[in-house]
Amino acid sequence: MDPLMDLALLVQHGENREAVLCAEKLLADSYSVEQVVDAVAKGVAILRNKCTVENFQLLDVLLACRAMTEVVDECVAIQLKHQLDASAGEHERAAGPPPWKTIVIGTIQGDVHDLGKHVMATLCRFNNLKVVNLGKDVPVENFVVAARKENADFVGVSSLMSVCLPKIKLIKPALAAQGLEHVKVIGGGSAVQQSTKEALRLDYLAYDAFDGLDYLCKIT
Ligand code: B12
Repeated sequence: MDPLMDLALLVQHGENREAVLCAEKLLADSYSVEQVVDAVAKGVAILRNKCTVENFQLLDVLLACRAMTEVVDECVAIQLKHQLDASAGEHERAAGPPPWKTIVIGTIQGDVHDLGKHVMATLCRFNNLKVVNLGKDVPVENFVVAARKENADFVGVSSLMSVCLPKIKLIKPALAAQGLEHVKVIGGGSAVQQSTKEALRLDYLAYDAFDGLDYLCKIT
C-alpha cells in the first residue's frame, strides 16, 4: 500500500505513537513535509461523518486529532527546524536569525477547530516569522488589538464553520478603523475555501497552509 495512505489510516484510527514512527520514517525516506502534512490532514478529515450535529463521535475524532498534532509537533516541526538550521549561516546558527515579519493568527469566534491553524503557525514559526497565536474562538476585536500591540504585518484567520464566516468579513474594516489598513489579512480552513476573498474581505484566501506560507513569503 502507499506509505502515505498507511500514515493517513494510522491517524484516522487514532494510533498516535505508530503515526509518529511512520511519519519519522517517511521524512527520513525523503518524503516532503508537505506530503506528510497532507496525509495526516486526510486522516482527520475523513472523519467528517463522525462529526455532524446529528452524529458526533467525539472520542474517535479527538484521538485522530491527537495523532495529527503529535505528528506535526514531533516530526514536522523538527524537520522544519533542521531545514532552517541548515539554511542559516554560522552567525545565525548561534544567535538565531531575526524574524522578518509578524503574523497574528487565530480561529474566528464561534469556531473551535484549530488543527489547520496549528499547521500554519508551525510552518510560519520555522520559516522565520514571529507568530502570535491567539488560539481559537477569537473575537474580531482581539485580532485588531493584537495586530496593533505586536505591530503585525499579517493577520491569519481560520474557519471550518460556515456559520462563523460573517465575522471574518469584519476584520479588514476593523483594522482600517484603527489605521491598520496596511496589515494583510489571509484566510484558510475548509469553510473559508468555500467562499471568496472578495466576499470575506481578505487580501488572500489560502488553499492550504503551504499556499498561505508562499503568499506571505512573496509579499516581503
Ligand atoms: C476534527 C474536527 C473536529 C474537532 C476539532 C478539534 C480541533 N482541535 O481542531 C472537534 C471534535 C472539536 C469538532 C467539533 C465540531 N465540529 Co468538526 N470537524 C472536524 C473534521 C473531522 C476535521 C477538521 C480538521 O481538523 N481537518 C484537518 C485540518 C489540518 O484541515 P484544515 O483545518 O482544513 O486545515 C488545512 C487548510 O485548510 C489550511 N488552513 C486552516 N486554517 C488556516 C488558516 C490560515 C491563515 C491558513 C493560511 C491556512 C489554514 O491549512 C491546513 C493544512 O494545509 C471536519 C471534517 C472535515 N473534513 O473538515 C469537521 C467539521 C469541520 N466539523 C463540523 C461540525 C458541524 C462540528 C461541530 C458543530 C459538531 C457538533 N456536533 O458539535 C463541532 C463544532 C464546535 C465549534 N463551535 O467549533 C462540520 C462543519 C460544517 C460547516 N461547514 O459548518 C465539519 C466540516 C464536518 C461535517 N459534518 O461536515 N470538529
